[in-house]
Amino acid sequence: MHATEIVLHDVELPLRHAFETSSHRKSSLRHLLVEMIAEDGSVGWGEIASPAGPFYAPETTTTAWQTAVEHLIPAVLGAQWEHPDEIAGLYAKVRGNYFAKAGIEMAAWTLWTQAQGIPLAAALGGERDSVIAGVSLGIEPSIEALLTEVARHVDSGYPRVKLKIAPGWDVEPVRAVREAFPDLDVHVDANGAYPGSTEPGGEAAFEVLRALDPYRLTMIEQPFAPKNFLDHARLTAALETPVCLDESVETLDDLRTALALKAGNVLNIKVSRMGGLSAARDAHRLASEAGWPVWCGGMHEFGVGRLANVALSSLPGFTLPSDVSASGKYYAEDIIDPPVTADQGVVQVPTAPGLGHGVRREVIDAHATRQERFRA
Ligand code: OSB
Ligand code: MG
Repeated sequence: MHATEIVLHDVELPLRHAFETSSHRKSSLRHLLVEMIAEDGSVGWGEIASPAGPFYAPETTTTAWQTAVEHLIPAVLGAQWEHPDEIAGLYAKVRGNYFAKAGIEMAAWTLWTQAQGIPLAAALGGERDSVIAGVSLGIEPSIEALLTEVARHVDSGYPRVKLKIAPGWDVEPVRAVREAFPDLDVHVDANGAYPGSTEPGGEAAFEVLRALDPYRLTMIEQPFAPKNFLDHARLTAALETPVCLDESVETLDDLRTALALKAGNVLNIKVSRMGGLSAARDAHRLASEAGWPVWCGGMHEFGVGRLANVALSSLPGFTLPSDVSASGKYYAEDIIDPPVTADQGVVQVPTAPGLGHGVRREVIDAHATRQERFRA
């Protein structure tokens, strides 16, 4: 098949609850939706879930738009392909820019699975009919506010809570949450905020991370900068608590490096960070073969990217809860119909072909700040 037209939609949705990480605070999010139209008029949707600023990864919403328009869309429009695994090869010369690539490739996957009449999950090798969701909670203004947020999500049945940490907001909130919820599955995510051993404060940071070890955390995610594999290896060797990589692993080669160096023992796989579903599926295979449990991370996706995450999470190696909480945790109104829902933290994997839920064009149009159509 081939794409005859691609429409890019720049869409901003208000967040229900402002989200703060070690780098920034947000009360609404802008993602790019990719509408890929095939020769027979059928439509596949993808989502470029890049954060607005270059703090999680080097990309921004603006650079993702530009890369898509100048490099990825021209490579894909009109090109013949039989399977979505071939899409990445069409723009193999473009380095990095994984979020932009992921959104384009996702649109091809949804187009292709619809045409085949199979659910996206099955096409990826998914085996579960439901997946377990955990929630990711941002840095809150106070410990009390954090405990309120944790309680709210535990009460809605989510079995795992991830807390964002940063230097100065680490041992205290973890101790408070552990005291209030002695048996809860809790993990922390630093988004690379701790200095490594070559930086000022690196040794003190190492001791702070070591001080988290007694709290029975399920994992400490990405304490150090993305390319600092060696300090991740040092911490992995020093702690009982598993160390999980997120930002460090953008490619299968990064993963091979991490495995060889034992720079962790758990992998967060994000479709966006790895440039698409094919790479995410392959990373899952490689990590599982090496004995690393994996889970699917999120980027506060709108419904399209969220459904792709749900499909990916149904693969057998995704043995830990994924960041695929219900649409309603993030957005009052999602762009899919029905929205993703969770019942006691359990999300059903769609059984209809493609993404498995409808896309609400009127909601996209109502929230779009820019829409542009490209033809072969
Ligand atoms: O590191 O997982 C992360 C959001 C923005 C940037 C980085 C991260 C996150 C999340 C979101 O934790 C999790 C979700 O989508 O539920
Ligand atoms: Mg993370």
